[in-house]
Amino acid sequence: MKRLLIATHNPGKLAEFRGLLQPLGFDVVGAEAMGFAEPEETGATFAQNARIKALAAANGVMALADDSGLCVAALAGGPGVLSARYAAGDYPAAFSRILAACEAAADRRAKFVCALCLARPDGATATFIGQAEGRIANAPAGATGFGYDPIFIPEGFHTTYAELGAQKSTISHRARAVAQLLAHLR
Ligand code: ITT
Repeated sequence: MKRLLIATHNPGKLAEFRGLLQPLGFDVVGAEAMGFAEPEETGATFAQNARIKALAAANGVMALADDSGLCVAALAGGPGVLSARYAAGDYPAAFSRILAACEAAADRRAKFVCALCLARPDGATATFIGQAEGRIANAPAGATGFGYDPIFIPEGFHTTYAELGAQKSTISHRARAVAQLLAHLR
């Protein structure tokens, strides 16, 4: 088994990485289990923040970091890299603000972006970006997943990420970035 340290403190992301990578023979270990501190995310882009997190964790091991977020057209692409900070732990309140902005703008377009950065023990990095276009639901729905899943409907679907369960990982922004990572590793 190839051991891969995932430099995330987000249990929802870690669960998705396990689902995506363990069947392919990776022993997926979370940053929390390894006792890593969370670096400050000072980058202006998903790719920059993913690189900061990956390099902070790759001390003599190979580490994979994920920086991701929801970009809403009615919020001029926000909250984007600030997605975790925009919710500040209160997702229902963040959903209300996003729904109100979409209604005011009569524009429900949104996309999820995931930047993955693989850092090798020598500090070499490779970055992969996956995106999923979609729209903001009229109201939150569904109970699976994490974060903004209850308000995002991916293109081609009528249900939110949070209603898709395991199917999310067949089409998600994260799954698309992981597909590129796997092609790189092969
Ligand atoms: P780490 O930095 O430790 O990985 P984090 O949650 O702080 O954890 P980010 O800085 O990348 O990670 O913030 C991403 C936020 O975007 C995350 O907290 C969610 O609010 C949201 N997000 C990202 N991917 C998501 C997904 O698949 N479903 C729902 N929300 C997601």
